Amino acid sequence: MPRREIEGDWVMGWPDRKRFRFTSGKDQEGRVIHARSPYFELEGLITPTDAYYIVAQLEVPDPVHPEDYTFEIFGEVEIPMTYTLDDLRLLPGHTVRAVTECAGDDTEFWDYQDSRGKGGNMPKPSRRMSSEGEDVNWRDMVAKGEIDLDEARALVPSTCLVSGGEWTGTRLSELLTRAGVKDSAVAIRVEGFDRGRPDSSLIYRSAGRTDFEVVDPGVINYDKGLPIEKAMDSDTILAWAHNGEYLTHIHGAPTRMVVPGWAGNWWVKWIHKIEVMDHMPDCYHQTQYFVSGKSPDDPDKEMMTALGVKTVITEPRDEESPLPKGRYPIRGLAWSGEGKMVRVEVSTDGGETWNDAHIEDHGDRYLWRRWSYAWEANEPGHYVLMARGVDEKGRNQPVTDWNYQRKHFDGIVPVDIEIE
Ligand SMILES: Nc1nc2c(c(=O)[nH]1)N[C@H]1C(S)=C(S)[C@@H](COP(=O)(O)O)O[C@H]1N2
Ligand SMILES: [Mo]
Repeated sequence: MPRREIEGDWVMGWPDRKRFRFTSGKDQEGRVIHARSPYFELEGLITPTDAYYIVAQLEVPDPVHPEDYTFEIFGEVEIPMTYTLDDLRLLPGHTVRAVTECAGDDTEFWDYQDSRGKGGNMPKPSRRMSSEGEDVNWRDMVAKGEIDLDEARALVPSTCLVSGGEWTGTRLSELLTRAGVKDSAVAIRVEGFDRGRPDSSLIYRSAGRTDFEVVDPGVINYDKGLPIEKAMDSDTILAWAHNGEYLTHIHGAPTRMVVPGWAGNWWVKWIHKIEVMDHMPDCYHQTQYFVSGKSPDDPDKEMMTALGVKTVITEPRDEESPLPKGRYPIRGLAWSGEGKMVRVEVSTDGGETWNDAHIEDHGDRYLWRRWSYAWEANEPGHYVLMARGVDEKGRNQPVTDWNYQRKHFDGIVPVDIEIE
């Protein structure tokens, strides 16, 4: 058996293992505006900051000097307040470790699953980094007519938009209580200082169709109307640190919201305003985008909030097939939008029989858990590996219904391995 190519990088002057590959989209000035996380190539639970996925819906704003930064809390409160970063750091801190997952992560798998269900043969979308050619700005290329939406999807898939992080900041409940939040409060409208005109190609791309109208709100600030109950949750924070360092600009510095369990689009970056409201605001990224529904004209569309229940097999991967007979770890990650994962099961026969995997324990409800299973692959043949999970609320994967924007995919994705 040839030796696996695991060496190749230099670390601190020493020859070392190959490090992860990070693929990013850049703007005209060469600044990163989009990135997929190589979480398949990583170990542990915290994704290094320079391997964290990146998504921005509008234009990425210019950085604000931390000493010039203020944000305000106003609206349905007794005392409107303005804070600097130093003011914030004087308040009691709170650290949460949590998974950030873009609502559109793995969106391609909705169609794949559908195709398989109907006996079709759509090729399996890839959850790994492509070897080259991903350093592009697909939105720009679509806008210029250089590629169409299908080509954009092939060039930069919507997979690997998930990471695990450690976030430090102040509880939003602390800030709201200090401002004297009134009983009339229903939601907080959290606004970023990034501005832009929403790009309809994002909605068309995720829906996989262009035969409907998308509202054009003109130039807006990114904002979300977070229900007051979630805002008061003791793990919802306004963070200024990430993975042991000050928050970086592309991840929302000076402060961003961390909403454990809820999809990435709730984690508003570059916050400059928090307006306490007595009704739910009409935010574009909550009434036009990131809504559930059977079709664009479904009258029962609702904003999407908590993530479903998800397991991903990170090892082995389809690309490693065929493998010689032997013992292999089947490993992966599991997370839920409503708290701790309590069980993961693995099947090596396409879902006929299931076995409990070992799940690593830790105290962080909203952080993914690693799980593993020792596979005795003694007989040649074709094996279909699957994993499924259950969370502390008893929710069984998958929980998310098909929706026309194909968000929050949490289905069971098989891995095909040939044993020789
Ligand atoms: N102000 C602002 N916050 C934002 C966005 C944005 O466009 N503007 N994008 C959201 C989306 S869709 C996601 S998935 C996460 C991504 O966070 P990250 O880039 O730090 O991983 O940020 C969210 N917060
Ligand atoms: Mo997202």
